[in-house]
Amino acid sequence: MPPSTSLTYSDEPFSIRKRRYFFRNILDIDGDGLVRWKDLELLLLRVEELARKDEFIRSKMALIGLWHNVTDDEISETEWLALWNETKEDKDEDSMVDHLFTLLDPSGDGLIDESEYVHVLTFFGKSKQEALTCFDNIGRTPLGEPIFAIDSKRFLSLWKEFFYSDDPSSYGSYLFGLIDDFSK
Ligand SMILES: [Ca+2]
Ligand SMILES: [Ca+2]
Repeated sequence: MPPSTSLTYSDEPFSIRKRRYFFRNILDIDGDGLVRWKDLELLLLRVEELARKDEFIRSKMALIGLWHNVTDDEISETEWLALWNETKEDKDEDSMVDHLFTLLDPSGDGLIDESEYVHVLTFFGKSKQEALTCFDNIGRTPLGEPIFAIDSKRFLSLWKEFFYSDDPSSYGSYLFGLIDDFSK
């Protein structure tokens, strides 16, 4: 059997595996193994193309503040995983998720629709097809009925499922792409 780095992860709880995935595929945009403010700026630049200006700047400033609460410098993957053990679910997290939602909803109608979602996910190197598959899963009520767009309340519950649930079949697992694609 060939050695595989994925074996290292298979024994981990699914929630921790997703946190690693998020670090590698979403946060560390330039792929140097560390998350710096520079990485997040790259994302903001991308979203800025579409965003409504006032709300975008407000959310950007709030995220800069939250970033400096966490670190003055950079975050390694190990530090990132440890961070989750320290903070658990708290107000800072809810507030950050709220600002992220604003950034992902450039039209400002309070809903993330399929095209807004696909636009952002493809920025992280995901194919349009993968993004559409994921939206097909996250674009649902908790009971599984399809919805055409996601409001901030639903987004927060998908976020919590992504970071805290160990159930691979939960809709939130699809929030940032297909987790099996753990290549990066
Ligand atoms: Ca980086
Ligand atoms: Ca929208």
